[in-house]
Amino acid sequence: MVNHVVCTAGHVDHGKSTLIHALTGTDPDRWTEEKDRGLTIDLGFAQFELPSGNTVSCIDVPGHERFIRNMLAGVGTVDSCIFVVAANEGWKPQSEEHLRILDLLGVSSGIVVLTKIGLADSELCDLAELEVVDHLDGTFLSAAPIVRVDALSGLGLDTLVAAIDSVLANTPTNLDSGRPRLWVDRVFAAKGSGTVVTGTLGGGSFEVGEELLLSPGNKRVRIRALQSHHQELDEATQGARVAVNLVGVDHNDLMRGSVLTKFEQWHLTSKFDGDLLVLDAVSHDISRRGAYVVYVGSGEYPAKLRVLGPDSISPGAKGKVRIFIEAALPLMVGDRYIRRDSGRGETIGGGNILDPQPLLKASIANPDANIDRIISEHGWITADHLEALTGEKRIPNVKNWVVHPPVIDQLKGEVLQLVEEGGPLGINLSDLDENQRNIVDLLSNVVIEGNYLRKEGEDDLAEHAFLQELEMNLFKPPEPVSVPKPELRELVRRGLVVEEGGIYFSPTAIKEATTVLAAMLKEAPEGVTVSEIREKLNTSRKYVLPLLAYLDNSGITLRREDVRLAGKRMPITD
Ligand SMILES: Nc1nc2c(ncn2[C@@H]2O[C@H](COP(=O)(O)OP(=O)(O)O)[C@@H](O)[C@H]2O)c(=O)[nH]1
Ligand SMILES: [Mg+2]
Repeated sequence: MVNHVVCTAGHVDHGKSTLIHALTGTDPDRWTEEKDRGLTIDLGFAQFELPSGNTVSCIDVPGHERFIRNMLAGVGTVDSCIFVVAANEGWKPQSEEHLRILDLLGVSSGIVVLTKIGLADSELCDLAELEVVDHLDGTFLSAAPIVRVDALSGLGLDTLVAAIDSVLANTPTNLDSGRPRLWVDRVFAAKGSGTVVTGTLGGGSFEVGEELLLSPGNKRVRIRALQSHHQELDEATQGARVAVNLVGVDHNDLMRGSVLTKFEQWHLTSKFDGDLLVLDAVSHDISRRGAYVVYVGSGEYPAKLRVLGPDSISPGAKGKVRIFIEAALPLMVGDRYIRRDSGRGETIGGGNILDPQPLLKASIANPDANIDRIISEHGWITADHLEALTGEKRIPNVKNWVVHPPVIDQLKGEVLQLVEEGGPLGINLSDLDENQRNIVDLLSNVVIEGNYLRKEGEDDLAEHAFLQELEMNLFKPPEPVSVPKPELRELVRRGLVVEEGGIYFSPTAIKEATTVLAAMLKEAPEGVTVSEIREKLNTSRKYVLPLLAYLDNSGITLRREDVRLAGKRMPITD
């Protein structure tokens, strides 16, 4: 069974709250002041079950233009709407404004109710319906069923319930993307259990005991208890109307517009790029100036705006804007926002968030909702961060990064060039920058050996000219003047060259010297002197001293006062 969240919409006094009361048995006007004045000021909540077994959570909104901000707090997360027009009054200013707002918020389904038909004769009803059809033309409600109802007498209610059931059966709910977000629409202190918030849970589930991040403010809170439709739950799922009892926060630290999410799943931002559709009814072009408020989720935020591209956007036209708010919120591509002029009390327009983390300067930014554009502007972005910004899971192409392909190509080119320049040994990986290092695994025809990256099949270190020079002068070895330091180190590391005291020997020299010494010590087991060895090897002290030091260290010879004896590792000869 599916739960749908549905809001009411329509002009003040047209019968929205009465209709919700008739459908659900709950009076959505919660406050004494609302009851006394017969006027909805704030959001009301009620739910009922459809014949299909699916449930509907109703958010009843105020129609009066003074309370439009409360209406906006309730409609940010709905699937569908019940659009109410009184048959005896017809189309009115907030019929129009509510319709525009729902359209801008991307609500795509709904039921139109022509209500109070008990107060209008059938001719008046027909006229009102014609007028409604006219106004809905070209909007998301143009094909919606129109049901005639009198909520006080109950006339038409059964037909309405059937229409709601069938429309909602064809209305998709949001997907469970594993990234829950709860925009808070009510906060109160419940006696004995602390802070309780309510909202519509979007995008995933919450569990009792879970720790959550509260934004704005970056606070850590924990769920003590969860309710939906007055039932205690261990887990609340996507699309549910929930009441969340929180630990770790005073109710004064929360407000309508606060958001609960899991940690590290969202990008918190106070700046975003979006498109902006300016409503036809606006009387002036939208330029850079103005005291504006932006409505996103269930919140209202003072906002600064900068038009991207041309200087202003005309009524009826769509443009692109960068919006700055003071709070840092978990926003993503595709979130909708509404913009109002707080001075004039006028809805200006609204649109889609195209980029919750704009990187380019406003003078050159040209955002769209294309995810590849975001990847290309970042160059490198982790798959997790990309998901936080866009909701899209991409398979990373470099480790845990999603990298703009031309960036990879360029880095590959750079590294290959460095490998080329590095000669037979290639290049030391620690000489590469981090990005270059990250793409090494993507290179073909190269090999990594130890800390070195070189071209495959290019390693001729074993045939290095220096080795041949050493072979030819075993006991008077030449200095490695023309051998680059890293190559020399690698020759030593691989045992192709033996170093002692700054002198480089061929391994053959060590072997030869060992054989010669073994023979000498057989003749003179009491020991041989350095000068005897030097003469035998036909060399000088400069070479024989490091050579003997090496043999001593290797345990082949053993120094005792001024003679060498056989060491533990001296091979036995007969
Ligand atoms: N006769 C009749 N009166 C209605 C109907 N619906 C609402 N009313 C009356 O219209 C007034 C305003 O209704 P209300 O539900 O508060 O309007 P809202 O501002 O749209 O929520 C109340 O006095 C209701 O009793 C209806 O279907 N038939
Ligand atoms: Mg009302």
